[in-house]
Amino acid sequence: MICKISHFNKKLKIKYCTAAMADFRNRKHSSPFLLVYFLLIRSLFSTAADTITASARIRDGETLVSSNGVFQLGFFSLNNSTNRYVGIWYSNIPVPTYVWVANRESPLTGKNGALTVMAPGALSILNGTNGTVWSSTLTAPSPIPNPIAQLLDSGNLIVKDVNGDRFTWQSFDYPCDTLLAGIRLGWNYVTGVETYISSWRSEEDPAKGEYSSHVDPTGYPQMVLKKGDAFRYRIGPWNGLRWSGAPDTSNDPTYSVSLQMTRDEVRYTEGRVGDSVLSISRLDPNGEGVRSTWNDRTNSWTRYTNVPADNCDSYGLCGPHGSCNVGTSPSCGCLDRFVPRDPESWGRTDWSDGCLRRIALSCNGDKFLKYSAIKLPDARNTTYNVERRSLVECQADCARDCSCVAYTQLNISGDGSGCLFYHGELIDIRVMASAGQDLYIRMAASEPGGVASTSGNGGNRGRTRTIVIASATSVVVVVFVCVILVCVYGRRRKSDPIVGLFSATTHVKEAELPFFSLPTILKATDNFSNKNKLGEGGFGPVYRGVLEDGQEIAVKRLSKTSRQGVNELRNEVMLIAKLQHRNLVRTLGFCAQGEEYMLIYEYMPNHSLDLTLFDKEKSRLLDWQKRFDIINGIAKGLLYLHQDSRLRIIHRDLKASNILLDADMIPKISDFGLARSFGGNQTEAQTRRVVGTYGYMSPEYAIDGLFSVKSDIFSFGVLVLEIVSGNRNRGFLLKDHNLNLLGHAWRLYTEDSSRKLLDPCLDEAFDLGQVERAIHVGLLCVQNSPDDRPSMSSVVFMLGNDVALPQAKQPGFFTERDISIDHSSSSSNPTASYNELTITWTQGR
Ligand SMILES: *[C@@H]1O[C@H](CO)[C@@H](O)[C@H](O)[C@H]1NC(C)=O
Ligand SMILES: *[C@@H]1O[C@H](CO)[C@@H](O)[C@H](O)[C@H]1NC(C)=O
Ligand SMILES: *[C@@H]1O[C@H](CO)[C@@H](O)[C@H](O)[C@H]1NC(C)=O
Ligand SMILES: *[C@@H]1O[C@H](CO)[C@@H](O)[C@H](O)[C@H]1NC(C)=O
Ligand SMILES: *[C@@H]1O[C@H](CO)[C@@H](O)[C@H](O)[C@H]1NC(C)=O
Ligand SMILES: *[C@@H]1O[C@H](CO)[C@@H](O)[C@H](O)[C@H]1NC(C)=O
Ligand SMILES: CC(=O)N[C@H]1CO[C@H](CO)[C@@H](O)[C@@H]1O
Repeated sequence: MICKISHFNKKLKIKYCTAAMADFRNRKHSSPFLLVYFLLIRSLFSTAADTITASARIRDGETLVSSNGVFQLGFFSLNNSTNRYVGIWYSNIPVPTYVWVANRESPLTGKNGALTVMAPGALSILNGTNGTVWSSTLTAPSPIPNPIAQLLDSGNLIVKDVNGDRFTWQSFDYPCDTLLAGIRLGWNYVTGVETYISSWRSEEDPAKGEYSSHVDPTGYPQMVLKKGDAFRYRIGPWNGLRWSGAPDTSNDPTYSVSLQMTRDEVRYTEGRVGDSVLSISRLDPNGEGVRSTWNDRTNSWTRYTNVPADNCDSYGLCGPHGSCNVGTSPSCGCLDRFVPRDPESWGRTDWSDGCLRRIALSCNGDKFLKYSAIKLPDARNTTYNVERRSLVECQADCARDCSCVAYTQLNISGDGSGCLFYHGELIDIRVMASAGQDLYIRMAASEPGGVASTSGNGGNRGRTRTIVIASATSVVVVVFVCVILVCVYGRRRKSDPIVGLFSATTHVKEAELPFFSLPTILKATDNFSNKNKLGEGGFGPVYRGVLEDGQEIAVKRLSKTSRQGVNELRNEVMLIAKLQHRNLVRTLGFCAQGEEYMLIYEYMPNHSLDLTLFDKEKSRLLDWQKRFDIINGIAKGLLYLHQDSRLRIIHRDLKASNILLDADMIPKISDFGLARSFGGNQTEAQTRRVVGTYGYMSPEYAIDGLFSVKSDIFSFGVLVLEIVSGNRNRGFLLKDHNLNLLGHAWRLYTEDSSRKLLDPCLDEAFDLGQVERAIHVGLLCVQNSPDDRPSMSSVVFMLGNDVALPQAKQPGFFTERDISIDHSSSSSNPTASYNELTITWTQGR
């Protein structure tokens, strides 16, 4: 065994044992003496080297470790292949995660390779006969005589002169599929070299695949994901804070993004605040951009965003001047004041031709119409002006130039400054649920003024929205608020949003979901006997049943109120059934007989969360660890609905009675995806109703009927505070104030005594840090403004990692409403959960 100790800079820097060390790892069980010897050597040289000198080489089996111990460089194989690669991975986690591969296109074929640094400063991988299979390019203008290679704490492998800091090369300039904090994507205009991310060909082959991710500086810089040379997904132009189409991460305490633009380069970087968390952004071989963080508790990577997330993320889906909205059907529409270029193909849901202005431009007295809450269109055909200019000045500049078809604020940070001017066609616009921007589009002088619809799909004008609260059991029907809004929509929709979206894009085979015959169900539920009734959910009664083979099931009889056709309904049910996640109730099958529809679910022995949580006796069984696990489980289920399922389901009625518990107390969300097709009584063909539950509804939803993922997040926040405190939000009363649970939690939080919110029935066995974190996250979710609320991915991240959290702002709906409500539901009544007040939002046309 040879151990080398090299000196340089008069400091003992390199301590590593060649060859033998690795062999020992493989053979260490062969002799106890060798094992002891190995451990002795390892303790002597406990600091693994992070550097290779010119005289040394790293052989297959040896590794370098960065001085913070986070990254490791060495040789590896993927699966059973004999191909060997040199790469960098995380050294302290059990899941192999390769963040960089040197010879991705030219693997070694055996285990006799070596990595060396040679003058004048190149890093090379040699094979068994000293042939060079890969070599770094020389980027330094002049050679350096004594190069060394060093693996830095950031995961960057650099080649530099032994006596200086001058780099000749760094791996961060040649990233593979992973964007680590500190990698600078973009262009060096001086050398013409681009730094970009490219996917692996497959999980077993790190060679360059067909997907890549770039900062495209054409026009104004935007981030794009390409398949080959074609745009697949465009995150949008930089707006001073972020890419225009990216979620607002300014309130994500752990994540920062920045763009530097100079005459010589344009560079985008992502940063992590705090070292405690491992985090990567990766472009996977299927072309999905995935951001994940390492979770020590589960010993796995938690995905918490992925793009493209839905249909509307497909580049240019709706053609020029089209606008995509996942919430409408069909998802493509023309921008307000635009009409399909070819109505016939548009009718066939072929949107590629896009739309035209209703009234052509004349460049004479044209005006501008504001379109809000959108992702800015493709910025390749733009010009810009970075001076401090107001919107009014931008408009004047755009009006003077007949080729300018639209303008917007270039930089929306601070008071805003600069202008971005669009030329040519406006393409790849989508409606954003939050963090959208405004675009001012040029209109002919004769076009009537007003405000542009943001729905993107047009509609009639003069729509009235009425909100009605109806109690499912009591006769009390309170007219809650009547809000009369003048909304401008374009043409009428043909069918319900989600159905159209799916039927346009998905062909569902019937055989995929088991069909149960009505006699089977009748037998299982004893003719829907009352003793088998579990309760009355939002969409109809639920019965327990036992199949002939003894399997227990739950049967939901959907109210016969949907206005959709049978086939559409069936399609939709099957799509919902395809959503599968550990924290969603699994659909076992369905049953259709005439107009009657039934969904068959797995049976949950521990029933709904409210029955345990709000019961004085049973709630003792929910210790803190169980509660925290339930919160985390719900968060993951909801994250899946919001982003991972690719259908972007907004639940709209998240509440304790919709969380079911299995035998191991694992929470499962139920009733997801039903709101759109079974949203209550639909007798009038043209009435759209949205269902929610008082106490869980966000202000913008209850008052304006505006729903988005952020309204679900509000409900989730309420649920978190309920789980921590063991109290319902609705009907929560304390003698000394008239705050509801949210208000009470907020008050305790501002007094720095959040822990008093914790359910007093819990014993001392809890982790106070976790309790406070859960309350803090809950309060962030119920903030009054939807934009302030974190996304579900941030929530999962903040719950799972010990990171600093932003200050919570005042919650919405934090006092008990001064309207009379039926408080008859009590926690000891087992059917209480089904008697909750339900608010129905009616949209007349
Ligand atoms: C290796 O093979 C297994 C089993 O076929 C597969 O699940 C895994 O994704 C493959 N790839 C890697 C990189 O382990
Ligand atoms: C790898 O090889 C082992 C043994 O030869 C075999 O059992 C296993 O299925 C192989 N895995 C893959 C992913 O090929
Ligand atoms: C490769 O080069 C190393 C170092 O120069 C030398 O010791 C070794 O013998 C060479 N191997 C072959 C096969 O030439
Ligand atoms: C080593 O690489 C050289 C040059 O790439 C090649 O000619 C030679 O065949 C390789 N030797 C082995 C053993 O693969
Ligand atoms: C950009 O817009 C101009 C002005 O309308 C048009 O002539 C040109 O073809 C467009 N260029 C591209 C690349 O779309
Ligand atoms: C639906 O509402 C109408 C009036 O709005 C009512 O007459 C009808 O009975 C309701 N149907 C159901 C199934 O609740
Ligand atoms: C808290 C609670 O009710 N737990 C029950 C969940 O279901 C299992 C299996 O039916 C029971 O053993 C638990 O007591």
